[in-house]
Amino acid sequence: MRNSCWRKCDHVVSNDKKIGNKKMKNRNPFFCLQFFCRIVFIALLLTPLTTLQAADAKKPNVLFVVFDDLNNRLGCYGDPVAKSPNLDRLAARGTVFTRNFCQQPICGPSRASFMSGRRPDSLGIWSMTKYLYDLHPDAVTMPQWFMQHGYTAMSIGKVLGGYGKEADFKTLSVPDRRTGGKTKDEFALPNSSPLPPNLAKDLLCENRDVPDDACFDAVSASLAITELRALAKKPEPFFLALGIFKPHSPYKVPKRYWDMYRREDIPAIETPARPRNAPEIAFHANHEVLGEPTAQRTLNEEARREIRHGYYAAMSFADAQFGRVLDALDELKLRDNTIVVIIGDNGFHLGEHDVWGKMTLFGWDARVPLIISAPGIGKVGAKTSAISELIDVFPTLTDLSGLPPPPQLEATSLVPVLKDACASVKTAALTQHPRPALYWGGGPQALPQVMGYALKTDRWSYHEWRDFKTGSVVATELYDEKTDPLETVNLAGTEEAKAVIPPLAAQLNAMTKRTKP
Ligand SMILES: [Ca+2]
Repeated sequence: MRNSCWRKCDHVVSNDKKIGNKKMKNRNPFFCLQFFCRIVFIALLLTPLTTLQAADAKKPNVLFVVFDDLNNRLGCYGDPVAKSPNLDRLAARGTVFTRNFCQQPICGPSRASFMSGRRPDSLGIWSMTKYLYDLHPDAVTMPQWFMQHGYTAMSIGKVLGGYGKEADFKTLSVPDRRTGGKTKDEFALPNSSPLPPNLAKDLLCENRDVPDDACFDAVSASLAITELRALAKKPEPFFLALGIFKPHSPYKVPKRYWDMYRREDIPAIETPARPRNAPEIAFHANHEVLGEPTAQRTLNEEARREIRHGYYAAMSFADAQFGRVLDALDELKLRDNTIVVIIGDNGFHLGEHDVWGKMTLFGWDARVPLIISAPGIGKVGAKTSAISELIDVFPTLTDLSGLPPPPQLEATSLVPVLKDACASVKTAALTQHPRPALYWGGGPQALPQVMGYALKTDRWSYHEWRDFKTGSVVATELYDEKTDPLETVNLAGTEEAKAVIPPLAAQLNAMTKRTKP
C-alpha cells in the first residue's frame, strides 16, 4: 500500500525489491525447476549452521522513551520556535512519523493501550480510575513480552499508568522504579536547601535558577544512564523503558530552559477560536489549566504567553534529559545495536480551539510524535506521512527484534514504512475520548455517558459522538486535513460532507466493531 504522499515523503527503495526484480527476468520453467532444486539443496546443507548463527546473534536492544503530553511542537516536526536538538538528532538517525495518533488523549488509557497493543474499548479502560492489571491480571505489556523472550527488561519513571502507584508493571527483570524522594511536580535541592526565587508569575509556572538534578526527570535520566552502563556488560539484550514526565504541567523547570526562548518569540495562539460549527460536546472545562469548573480562572494575555513559554521550556528540558541518555548510548557503543523509539502519550492544547489541555479529538492532542531509529533499516532522516498509531509500536518492535507478536495485539508493524517512507500499512487511525472528559466520581465502575471516536485518514478527520449505552450518534464533525490542517471548520452538515461522510462512517463502524471487550 502506498500513502498518498501529499505531504513530504522520502522515498526509499529497499534492496529486497531490487533483488526481486532481477529474479523475475528468468521465466524458463526448466531453469526455474533446476534453480529451485539447487536452492533446496543448499538450504538443507546450511540449515544447522544458519539456525545456530541465528541463535547466537544478539538481538537488538530497545530503548523506549515515553514523553508525557508531548505534542508535535518540535524542531523535527517543523516548529519554527522549538528547541529540541536531541529529538532532532534522533530524527536525523531514523524515521519521523508525521501522521501518528494516540488511541486516547490522556495518560492512563493511552499508556495501557500502547503498552499492551490493544485499543481502549478492548481493554475497557477510558479513565484514570481503571488500572490495567486490575481489569486484566494476565495482560502482557511490551517489556514483559521481551523479558519472556530472553531480554532483561526494566522501566524507569512514569511509563505505564501514572496512577500514583510505585510499581507500574507486574513483573519485570528488575522492579520498576520511580525516583524515590523526588516528586514529579516540585523542585528539590540536596539537604532540603532553600530554593532560589521564582521568576515566573502564573500559578502553573515556576522559573528558578536550580540545577537539572533538582527535578524528577533528571534523576530518572541519571538512573537510566547508570542502568545502561550495567546493561552494556550483559550478554543478553535489554528492553529499557524510560518515562519522562515533562512537558506535562506544571511548567516548573530550571531557569536556563526558560532562557532558551524570548517571550516575544513565543507564537500567539494559532487558532484561538473554536472551529466554526463545532458541537459543544467536542469541548470540555479545561480543568488542568483553568481549575475546576466551579472555581475557574481566566487567563489574560500575559498569563497565556507565560504558560505557552513554560510548555516550550519544559519540552526543551525533557529533550535535554533524553539527550543525556542518547549520549550514554553512544559512549557505551550501544548505538549500532539499539532500536530507539520515542513517543508522546498524548498531545496538548495551549489555547488552540479555546482549549487548554488534552481530552479532545482534535489534532492538537490526538496527533503525537513517533520517531523510530532502527539501525540498518531504511533511510536515515526519513519523514513519512503514512498513518500510524501508538499501538503499532509493539508489533514494530517485535518485528524488528525477530520476536513473535503476542496473540492479543490489535496493531500493525510499521517496518514496511521504515524500509520505504512512501509505503503505508493502514488507511486510518482511531482515537477516542469520552464525555464527561473526566469522571473521577463513581470509582472504577463508573462509565462514560458519551464516547467520541475520531477516524483519521490521510485526508479527513471524521468524529462521531455516540451515546455510550445505546450507541446512537449524538453529534458528528468532519475536518478536511488537506485544505484546513488546523481544523477550523466543521464540515458536517454541508453539501460537501454528504458524499464524504458515509464511507468514513462505515470505516469507523467497522473499526469500532473489531475491538474485543
Ligand atoms: Ca499524558
